[in-house]
Amino acid sequence: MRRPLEARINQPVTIVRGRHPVHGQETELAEVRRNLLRDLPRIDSKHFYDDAGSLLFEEITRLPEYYQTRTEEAILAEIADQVVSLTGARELVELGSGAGRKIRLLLDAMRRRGRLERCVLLDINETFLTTSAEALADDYPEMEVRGVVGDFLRDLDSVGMGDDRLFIFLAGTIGNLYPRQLAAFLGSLRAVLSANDGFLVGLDLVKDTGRLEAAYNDSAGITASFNLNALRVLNRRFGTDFDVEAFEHVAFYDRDREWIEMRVRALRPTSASLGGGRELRFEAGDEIRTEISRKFTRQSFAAALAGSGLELAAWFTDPESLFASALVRPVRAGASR
Ligand code: SAH
Ligand code: AVI
Repeated sequence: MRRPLEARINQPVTIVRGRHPVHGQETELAEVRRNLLRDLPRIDSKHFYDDAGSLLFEEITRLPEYYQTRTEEAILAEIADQVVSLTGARELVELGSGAGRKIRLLLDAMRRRGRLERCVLLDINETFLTTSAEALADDYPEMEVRGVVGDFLRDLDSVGMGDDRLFIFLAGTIGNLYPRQLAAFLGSLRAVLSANDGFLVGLDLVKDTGRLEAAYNDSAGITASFNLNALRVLNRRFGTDFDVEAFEHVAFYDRDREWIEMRVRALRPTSASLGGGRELRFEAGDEIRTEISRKFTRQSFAAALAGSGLELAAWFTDPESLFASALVRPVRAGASR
């Protein structure tokens, strides 16, 4: 139920932009070209999320094969009060907030403790960001709501400083970062966290290959549409001319690297102009990597944190150990590593 407008007058939603323009600038075009010219061409997974892609992701979250969303929701429902009391959070900051539904489980817990002051959402998709920020402002009129349209790899400084904050990064999105991006992300996160801030991160866990591959090869073909949408996004944003119909969806689990890899594979010879006179040619079977989705164990996640100035404070999982919520905190000054 939407609350009357008066309830919101004291707490307007503020939407700001990160310092780095999110789309269509020369530097981003250069990055897109560079990635497409690698030996194994690559598209960064941030390019999935135009409005159509974000809606497709929402459909994915409801698929029977995609256990991640409902499992994380169940964990959060179970642990929200405990996490809020462990961190004493007054402010929630969600990175990659999307439709902004799971955050409510934590906001409700903060409200129950009478400590709900502020919420900041950061996402690259402006439409989803604005809509979810407004819906939260309607439903939690006692808190201030800010939205940052930005890239969580570049714009964490736009969230600003504070304390008693709980940062959340849900869905397993941290697994979409390449190892170097992950290390850089953890470094920039540490730089904006105060000593008494916490970070709750959702991690999809290593499990049998069949279950993992089914989650990325759903029988309704929604993941395939989501994957191929990246080509449409590049065509629209960067003036490439991929023939989307000439590609098919591929997703497989790489057991050595412990990640799902999504690719698009040419069904027949095809080419795409990259602008500046450059042309990419594909033979049938040639592929572009569009996403990695890393699966963690408690050990591999703790290893990823090593040297970042952050440490694992608590680990919560579901009865089948499909997914985990890890509570991370800055290493205390003077504490031994
Ligand atoms: N938190 C939601 C959505 C997860 S989907 C959930 O738990 O269901 C991943 C979200 O991250 C999308 O909303 C997408 O727009 C956003 N995203 C992807 N790459 C991003 C980037 N580099 N910077 C900021 N947001 C990004
Ligand atoms: C957002 N992210 C955690 C999803 C994942 O599972 O890696 C994106 C996705 N890709 C295919 N299906 C869903």
